[in-house]
Amino acid sequence: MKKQKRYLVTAALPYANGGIHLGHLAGAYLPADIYVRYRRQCGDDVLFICGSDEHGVPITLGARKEGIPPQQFVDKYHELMKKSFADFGISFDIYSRTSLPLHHQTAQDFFLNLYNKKIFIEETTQQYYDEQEQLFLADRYLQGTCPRCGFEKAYGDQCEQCGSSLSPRDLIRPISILSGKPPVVRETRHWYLPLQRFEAWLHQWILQEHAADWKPNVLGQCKSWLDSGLQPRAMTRDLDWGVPVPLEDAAGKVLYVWFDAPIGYISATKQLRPNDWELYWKDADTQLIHFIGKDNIVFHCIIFPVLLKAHGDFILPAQVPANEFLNLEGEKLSTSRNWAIWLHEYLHDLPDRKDELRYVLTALMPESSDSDFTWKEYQARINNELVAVLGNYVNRALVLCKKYCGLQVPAANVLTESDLKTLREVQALPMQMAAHIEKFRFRDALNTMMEIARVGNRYLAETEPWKEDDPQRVAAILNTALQIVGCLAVTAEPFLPETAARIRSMLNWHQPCSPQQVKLPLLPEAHRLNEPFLLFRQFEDEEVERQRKKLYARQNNPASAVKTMPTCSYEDFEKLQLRVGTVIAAQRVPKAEKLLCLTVDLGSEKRTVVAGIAHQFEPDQVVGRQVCVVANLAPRTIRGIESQGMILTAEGPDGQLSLVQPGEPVPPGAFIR
Ligand code: B3M
Ligand code: ZN
Repeated sequence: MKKQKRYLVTAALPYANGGIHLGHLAGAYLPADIYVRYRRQCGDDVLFICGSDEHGVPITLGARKEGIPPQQFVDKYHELMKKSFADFGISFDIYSRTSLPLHHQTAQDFFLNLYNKKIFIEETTQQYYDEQEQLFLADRYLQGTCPRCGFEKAYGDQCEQCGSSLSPRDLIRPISILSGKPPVVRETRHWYLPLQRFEAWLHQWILQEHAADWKPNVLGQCKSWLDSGLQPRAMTRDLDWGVPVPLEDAAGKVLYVWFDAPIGYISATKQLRPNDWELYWKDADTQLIHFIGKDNIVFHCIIFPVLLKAHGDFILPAQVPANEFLNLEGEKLSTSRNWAIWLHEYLHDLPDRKDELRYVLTALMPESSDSDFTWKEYQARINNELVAVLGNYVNRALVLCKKYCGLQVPAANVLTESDLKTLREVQALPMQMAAHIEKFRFRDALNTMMEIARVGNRYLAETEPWKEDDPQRVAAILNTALQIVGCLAVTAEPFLPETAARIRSMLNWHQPCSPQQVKLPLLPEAHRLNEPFLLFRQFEDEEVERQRKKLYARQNNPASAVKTMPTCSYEDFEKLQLRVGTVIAAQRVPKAEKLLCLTVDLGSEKRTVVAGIAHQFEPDQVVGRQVCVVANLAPRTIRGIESQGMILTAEGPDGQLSLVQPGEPVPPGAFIR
């Protein structure tokens, strides 16, 4: 028996400040899931680790913006992300989180271990501080004029105009992005990791030892970091949210989020396997593999390995198969502009199309350069590949078999040379697919799986069993066709787990089998089959339109953003006077496409209200209708007209407005409570 191999596979811990979108999936979670499913098929010992990254400045600020404590903030997003992953079927062995006490303890122990080894350099420096927000400003939160090119909106770490990398003190006339005010300079003491001392070792380990087996995009980034020289990097921060620095004189300081987050992989493993986690982190027979997006390369290939190396007890990553970015309809994904497809929304709209999404994202996986997701392409891949090639083949083979031979595997007594040639051709493909997966070439692997279905379709077109007179030949052809279906059930499993299970249920075949173990014939003669059914449905033009409209409509529209609003106190709510009014006159506002000027009867008085609804309602469509009015809103002059209140509308996901009105007619002026 071959020795079982051991793998620890991690996928980047997403920040608990939003949802999971398709870019995240294509970048890290889907390739990791395909890889892990493949390893499990092979019978390898594999743990698949992930969880929420709950520390760092963006979390602190997000919580502040929503007006809730950070713990409550991360609780909410942790649950959302955990559920999206589970609903989609990403097969983590654990989805943990970094606010757990076990993680705090693990990260603190790690820090102390390095501290006691005197790895860190303690240094007091001058840093920018935002007095209004009361925090030291991370480089990204400073903006000012670039000293090299004069661009006025350069960041504290980089000028996006000329590309120079900067440090905050380089900026001319810096301001804090948080308050818009100039920051002050304050002294602060931190513990620095002297990365430069590890340069020679990193050179050797990455650029020599892994020159042949790491992906070129990963090696390229590492080389450029190493070529430009490494600097000491602070491993602590002045913040009140995070893992407290476990030293006497360090009140108000926490570990840098990029110190504690990768250690989150270790804590999660401990949580999952309290008794033998060390086997996965300290035994040289374990392969540690980090799946990440390209923006995390430096942390996983340089900083975390330096920490592991400095500690000394841990293994180093064997592979960091980072992907590039997935764009959306030709534009960069942007969560702040809500230019993204959120997984929880996808699952809500298209709950029975999980494998379709896995398929399309794998086919478009940004393995070596950025790629682009469009709904048109999504449709084309489903209709032309899943329906027309894979679904069609499996269905034809099974329906033909049922029709000519009944629901059982027919006898293959008279195989011709061409049947055998087809079987040999198919037989070679699962191995090729496995080789691609092991090299993290998921697009090629997927293509190889689809090639099996293509060979099958060609075989049926050539042999035309429906024209064959000899029942022995018909049986032999359909036996061959069914063996190809069996081969698909095995090879589809890492990419399309639900589809693979459905093929297996039609085949009534449940024996575990890895791609390497595929040895045709897989299905014995006379084996009973189940009724065939269709695997995939067409994705129609209207559905493409609906999704595209939704995407464009909610861009910049906070209503559908994943973000929620800060809590509103009862006192604040009480300040609003909401009343029912009846529209008694309406006219368009000249030269303003969207505006209607309404006269609203509030019983005791009439109000003029300017409303942005003209793109959807003609004046005579609103006259006579009852509406909800914010009656005590401060008057505003819009296009020279004083608007004395606001009417309420509800907005659908596609941007369609509808007027909010009482369920029954009520006297104008009635209070809404
Ligand atoms: N949370 C960054 C990100 O979500 C960070 C990854 C941590 S992996 C240890 O892109
Ligand atoms: Zn510049």
